[in-house]
Amino acid sequence: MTTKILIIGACGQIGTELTAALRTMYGIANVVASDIRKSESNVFSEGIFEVLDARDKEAIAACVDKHTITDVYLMAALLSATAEKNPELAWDLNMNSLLHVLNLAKDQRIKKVFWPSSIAVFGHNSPKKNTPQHTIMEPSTVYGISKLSGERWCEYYHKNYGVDVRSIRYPGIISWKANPGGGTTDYAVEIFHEAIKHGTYTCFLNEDTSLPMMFMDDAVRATIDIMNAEASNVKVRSSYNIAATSFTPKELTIAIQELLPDFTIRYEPDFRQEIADSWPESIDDTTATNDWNWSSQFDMKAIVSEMITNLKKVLG
Ligand code: AKB
Repeated sequence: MTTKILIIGACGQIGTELTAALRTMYGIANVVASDIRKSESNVFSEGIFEVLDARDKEAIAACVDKHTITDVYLMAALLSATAEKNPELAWDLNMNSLLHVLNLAKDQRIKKVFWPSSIAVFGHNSPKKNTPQHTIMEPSTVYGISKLSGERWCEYYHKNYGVDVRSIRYPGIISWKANPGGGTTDYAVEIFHEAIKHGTYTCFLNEDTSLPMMFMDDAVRATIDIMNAEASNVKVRSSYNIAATSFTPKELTIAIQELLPDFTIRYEPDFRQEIADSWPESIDDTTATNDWNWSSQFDMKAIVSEMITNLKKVLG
């Protein structure tokens, strides 16, 4: 049977690049992109696009039937900072969209589900450094609460209904093609845009806040790899820790200054500081490595070089 993919939330930061990668892999006609509205990105200038609200159960089911979808990648979510401003909407979107898709899989209308979790599932009482796969999880943000609940639902649907759902806990994702929106790790993308456009950046986290980060290419590869892994190798059906690098705004600034020596930074921490302070500094991803061979390819230096080289071309 041909794999036919529906990406819900395709116009977001990860969805945009995931759509392009999946279309290269499975063929443009076999990957349906959908979002609440179509973005300007030329990824969506060809191929099928459906306007779809991830909270609309009937609309998702109709789209799945219309395109004989087998696999759903549910990328729609309100991220940590935006979710704090609108907790009820965040819970509605992040939770109900997942239950709609899990129920389609339970009813055998689709075969496989990818759903992203986040390092936000951890909280103040989790170990900060090399945070293990299994540990204390007491998230203090609405986003983290929705992601942890989602993880429990994924495991429950797998165990009780045999649903083939696969998930990874993304760290902050750094990319130059599509912008993030509403996250606490967004500074690590904004900093490059501002460095190139204005030579200076005001950071909303303090200089010593270490957070786990990953280049988009690694994140997309991890997503596709876990979906293509043998089902028996995907032993964790809540969500897998994955990691690439960790750095502070100060360390990132020094790395940027090696390529853009005149770049300057100021620090004006806001409400996102408290969110960042509740998250791990670094992540232990050995379970993902052991189970489905995960390993990252981009460290901080490689990320900085990719971001500056590519954004200089795009931003002029
Ligand atoms: C956020 O900052 O909210 C996200 C995440 C770490 O899940 N990038």
